[in-house]
Amino acid sequence: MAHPTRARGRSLIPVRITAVLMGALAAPAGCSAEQRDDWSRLALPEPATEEAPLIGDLWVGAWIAALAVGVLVWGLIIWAVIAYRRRGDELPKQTRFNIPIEFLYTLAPLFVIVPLFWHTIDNQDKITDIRTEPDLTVDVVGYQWSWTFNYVDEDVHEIGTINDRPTLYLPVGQMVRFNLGSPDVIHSFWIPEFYMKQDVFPGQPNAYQVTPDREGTFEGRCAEFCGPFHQSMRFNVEVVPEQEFDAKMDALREAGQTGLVDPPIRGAYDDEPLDPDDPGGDR
Ligand SMILES: [Cu+2]
Repeated sequence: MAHPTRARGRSLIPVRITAVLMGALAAPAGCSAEQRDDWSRLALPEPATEEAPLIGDLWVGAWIAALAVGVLVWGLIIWAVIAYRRRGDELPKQTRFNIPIEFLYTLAPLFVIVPLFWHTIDNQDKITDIRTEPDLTVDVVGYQWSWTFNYVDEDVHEIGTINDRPTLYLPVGQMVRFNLGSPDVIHSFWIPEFYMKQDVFPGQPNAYQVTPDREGTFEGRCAEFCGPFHQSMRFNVEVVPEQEFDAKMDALREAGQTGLVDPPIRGAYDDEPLDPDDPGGDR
């Protein structure tokens, strides 16, 4: 015990670290019910499709697994710091390798990666399964800098421009198939409350199906950085009762927006916003 004071001071450090970690974990306890729901979903928005739990559970499960690994690693670090702290000036035994420990280092990551990989593939197969006949089909065209929605069964469409944000109407409780295509660069079709997000490729059709199960107004967006006005590629999503959906389709028909369209291929700078200082596409 050459330096008893220093040794006692050092042993307090792990206690302080533990206290800080416990404080961070305890903080959410003082929140409203809504905030607690956000915490239970680990920052995901309230889901709006039947299929969303496939992605939500994977998200939360992966974080729980990460936390379990973290607690184990932090515990081992703290234990090693305390158990093998410096006790004198004598040099500890010098070890060059330890076969069992090195074997463990190689095996342990497999126990983490294999379940994560398996659950990801399993859920991905279910999420991208489009063998079920959908109730309606929407051909989605993403282009610089907006979206066009073709309601295939209704034979009507809505074209969005950078200055005129389009609205996607969907009937609640009906399975919709999105066929995704792009005439220019890669975009990504994303409605955060649906959780699912899929890239929109030129020359390579993509598709997925979801069943919106909650009425509401959501905001969709492009989730692939596709050029200088990428952030303008936002669109409205209205999940409505079937009668309201039918009325909207009739309104598009009456407005002359019949047939299915492929928007023209646009150059990156051809269709600039009316106000270049506010390329938000909110007008
Ligand atoms: Cu885009």
